[in-house]
Amino acid sequence: MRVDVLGRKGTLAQISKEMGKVAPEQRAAAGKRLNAVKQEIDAAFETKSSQFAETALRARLDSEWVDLTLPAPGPRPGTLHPVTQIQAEIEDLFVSMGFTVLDGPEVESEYYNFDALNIPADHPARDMQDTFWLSSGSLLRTHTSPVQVRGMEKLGPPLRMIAPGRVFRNESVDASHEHTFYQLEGMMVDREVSVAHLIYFMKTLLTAIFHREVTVRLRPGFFPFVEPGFELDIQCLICGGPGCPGCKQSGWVELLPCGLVHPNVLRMSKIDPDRWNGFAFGLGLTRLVMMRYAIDDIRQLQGGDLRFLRQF
Ligand code: FA5
Repeated sequence: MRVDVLGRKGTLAQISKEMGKVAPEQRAAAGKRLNAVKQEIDAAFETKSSQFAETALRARLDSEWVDLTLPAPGPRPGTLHPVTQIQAEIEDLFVSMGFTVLDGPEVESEYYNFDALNIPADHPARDMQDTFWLSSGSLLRTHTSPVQVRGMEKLGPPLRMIAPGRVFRNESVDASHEHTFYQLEGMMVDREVSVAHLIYFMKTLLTAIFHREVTVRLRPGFFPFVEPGFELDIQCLICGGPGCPGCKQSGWVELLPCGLVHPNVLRMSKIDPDRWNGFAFGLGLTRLVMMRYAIDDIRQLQGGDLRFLRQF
């Protein structure tokens, strides 16, 4: 509009050119009038343009407003890993029942991982837990059971202990098997401990974790360090029974192998099996976490994907 009206070829310029045709006695008045009109239009343009500029500035100030006096947002708080959370819950439960929480090394000696648990070098049971040997002759522990032995040596009878921790196996990884996973060992040595005591503690544990009745089954299970030995399985809480990758399509999940401590194991740790006996269990902590949160692939738990981890 500005160009059309005020430009060099605009309307006002056109009128200016015609001034010559105006009668000389009227020319001064016409010229004055033209200038006044020009100034008025100029001023109107000026006013409008500063109004536009002001509106634009106001819109920007409104949308880009920052309160510099507010505190900075700071780092986003993290959460505890689900395995850590459940481990802490189980520790609290067992501590309330008089158990001590023990820790043991992840790099173990052959003696603690196998021999002291009644698994001599030539015993076929060693093949059930294929492991990673170090060139020093030590190994990455295949289960938390070596802490039973360390616990018996350290505490002596009577004793109640649990030992949560990371274990390693030379496994082919799938939805329910990892090469690195968590177990939680438990042991009680006292006078006249029976399978009834064992079942009582296992039921207390499962009720506390799942906050509801879960269907369990007890079958005979062989571990050289217990006699009798059991596998305590729970019905798969991901599929509810019909079968899924999380339970290898069986409807059941192996969770809690357990049994009464073998007299040889007590004897090797200088405890007299004629005076003392006990029970032990080796809870699959990673599997338990899968069941509690219905996680259908074990690899999620160590995958480090923050979208997964932020849900806990
Ligand atoms: C043992 O490791 C024995 N030490 C348990 C035990 C302790 C028995 C005390 C008797 C007395 P097993 O190899 O079955 O047993 O492993 C125990 C649990 O660890 C299993 O029930 C399962 O829940 C979990 N587990 C085993 N292998 C894997 C794996 N590759 N990935 C994830 N969890 C596993």
